[in-house]
Amino acid sequence: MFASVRVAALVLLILSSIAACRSGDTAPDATRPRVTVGDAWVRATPPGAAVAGGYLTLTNTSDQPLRLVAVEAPAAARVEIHEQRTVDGVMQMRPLTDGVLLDPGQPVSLAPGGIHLMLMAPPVALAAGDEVTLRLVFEGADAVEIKAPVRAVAPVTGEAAHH
Ligand SMILES: [Cu+2]
Repeated sequence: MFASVRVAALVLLILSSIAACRSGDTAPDATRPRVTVGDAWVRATPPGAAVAGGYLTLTNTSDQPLRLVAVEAPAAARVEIHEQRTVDGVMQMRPLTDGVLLDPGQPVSLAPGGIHLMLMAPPVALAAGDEVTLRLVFEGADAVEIKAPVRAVAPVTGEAAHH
């Protein structure tokens, strides 16, 4: 009798977990995207500009830490992940060779004045209204391809001086 009660309880547990997988937002699901990307944009460049800044917000929707490790864009010779900081009053820009750590549930903004994408040597000037395809490569999640609009936004003071 105890055995059959246990079996019944187990069946109930399985059934309810199946239901949770189908309807729940928090249930693990291998097919669900593990990273959401928002607010993506790329700064418009004058003709011949050596670089263009790219910005977006990444949210790790999985329950494991992930890492943005690389970005690819047909609109640039290559893309680097940079961090801009002010050290002793001097603005500095350095590549983040380890990428960007994304803790579960914590949105990380790549924004002017902080961590950003640097589209190096765009072969064609990026004009406001264009769209740039960015392929985001993660450690721990599948790559995500997005289209980022190009916007004409004045740089943060000093930002352009370092390129
Ligand atoms: Cu930069």
